[in-house]
Formats: sequence, C-alpha cells, structure tokens
Amino acid sequence: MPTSVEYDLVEGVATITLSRPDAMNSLTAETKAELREAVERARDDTAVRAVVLTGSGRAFCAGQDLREHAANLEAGRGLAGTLEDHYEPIISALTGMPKPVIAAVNGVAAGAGFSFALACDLRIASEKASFATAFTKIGLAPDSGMSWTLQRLVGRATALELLLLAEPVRAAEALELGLVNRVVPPGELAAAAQDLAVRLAAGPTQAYGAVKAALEYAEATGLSGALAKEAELQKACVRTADHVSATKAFLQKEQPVFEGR
Ligand code: T3D
Repeated sequence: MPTSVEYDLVEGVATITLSRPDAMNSLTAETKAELREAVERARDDTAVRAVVLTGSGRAFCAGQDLREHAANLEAGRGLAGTLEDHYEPIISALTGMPKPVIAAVNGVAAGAGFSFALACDLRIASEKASFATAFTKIGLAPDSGMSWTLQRLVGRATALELLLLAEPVRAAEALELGLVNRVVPPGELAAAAQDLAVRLAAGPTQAYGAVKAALEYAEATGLSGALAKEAELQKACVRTADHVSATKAFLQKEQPVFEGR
C-alpha cells in the first residue's frame, strides 16, 4: 500500500521520513494520521532508543497541505478537527518522547513543518535547509506548539520577528540564532543524523528521558519545585541497571555499556 510516511528501525534508531516529495512533504489528513502513528509507535517501542525525523526530496515539510485546507474551507469544514486529531498528538508525542529525537532538516521547513522540527530535541540542518514560520503569510497564528517552542529557543523578541515578518531563515542564520545545533553539507546530513542517533541510542535511555522530563518541568516552576522533581527523577535513575553498571565500569576504568533500562 502506498504510504506518505516511512518508518525504519536500525541499530535502535527509528527513522521517520515524510515521503510526499512531489508536494514538498506537505501534510494531508492521511499524512498526519500516518505520522501520528509513526511517532507513537517509536515512543512505545522499547527497542527504539533514539528517533530521527526527516523528509524526502528537497523539502523537510512545507506544513499543512494548503490545497486540502482550501477544500476544507470551501466546504465549510474549517480546520476539520486537525489540530486536536493530528497536530497536537504529534507534537505531544515528539516532545514527550522518553528518548532523544533528532530532526534532520534536509530542506525547507515551513508552518507546521517548522513546528515539527522545533518539537525535536536536536536539529541538524543541511546547508540547503531554510525555516519559515509562514503562518501569518496566510492570515493564521502559530500552531503545533510553535508559540511555546520558538520563543524558548530564540527568545521572545526574535520569535516575534520571525512570526510577524515570516521571512525565511537560511541554515547559516538559523545556526547563529540557535534554531539548529549544527549545519552540514547536504550529502552528509543523513549520515550525520544517523551517527548522532546511534550514539544516543547506545546511551542511558532512562537518564535521557529524565533529562527531558526535568527540563520540561523546571521551565514551568520555581527552584524548589525543580529540586523536588530532580529528586524524584534521580531516585528513578538510581534504580536503573544502566546507572549501577556504569558506576561499576567507571571504578573499574572500563567503558560503560548502556542497555537502556
Ligand atoms: O488545517 C490547517 O490548515 C491548520 C494548520 C496549519 C498548519 C500550517 O502548517 S499553516 C502553514 C502552511 N504552509 C505554508 O503556508 C507554506 C506554503 N509554502 C511556501 O511558503 C513555499 O512553498 C515554501 C517556502 C515552502 C517553499 O518555497 P519554494 O519557492 O521553494 O517552492 P514553491 O515554488 O513555493 O513551491 C513548490 C510547489 O510546492 C508549488 O506547487 P507547483 O506550483 O509546483 O504545483 C507549491 O504550490 C507547492 N507547495 C508548497 N507548499 C505547499 C504546497 N502545496 C500545498 N501546500 C503547501 N503547504
């Protein structure tokens, strides 16, 4: 059966590839349903210890398929429930993934496509990548978590500029702004993302999940709340086999082997 989202699992790394290259990997209801299924599958599979999200062809993702959206408007369906049924669960699964998620941004990331990249933990961009908030260009406000993620990465003033002017940001500028972690030549992107993901997949998965949970919690609380959450998470980490064996390995001057449990 034809699919617009591919899913591969190699060396503990699930790679999810948006695969509608002729439509710049823009998002139809079908694509979003498949993407939701893929990210939830990666989240729930304990054999998956890191995730890569990327696109096929020249785009990462051009956001909502505006042809489908225009048809929904024409038919009086408005947003047709897509924020609740698709965008919100996809963003929640990406941000709440208890293991690292890398966006390998191969080309343009616009609208919700940009939001998806922002919802990942790390972003590696091709020199050919660019980022456009796009929403206000068509009279919309940000969705798919961009109001939350963007200003946390670049600060409120820059987030406002990117959202109000909606000008495209090229990869080099994205690196300067802190929107991406690194920029690589186009031919090196897939290998760079896979190498980093394999490295993370061989790491202490439970501790990585706790890092994400701690940062998310601390962002919305004061120091005393953050300290309490750290204590809760550290107690859970202390009980993991990875912590016990890595501590022994350190004392024996050996390299730790993490099993993700
Ligand atoms: O349900 C809801 O709608 C609510 C949720 C909304 C979430 C959102 O994501 S809203 C934002 C939607 N996305 C956009 O507004 C981006 C629109 N696209 C662009 O601004 C530009 O196309 C890009 C910056 C992405 C790329 O520019 P460029 O110059 O590299 O390519 P292009 O020539 O503009 O586009 C190439 C083709 O892709 C073209 O089709 P054609 O003329 O070759 O037949 C263009 O229409 C098509 N395309 C690009 N983006 C979309 C699209 N077709 C449908 N939907 C798209 N989003």
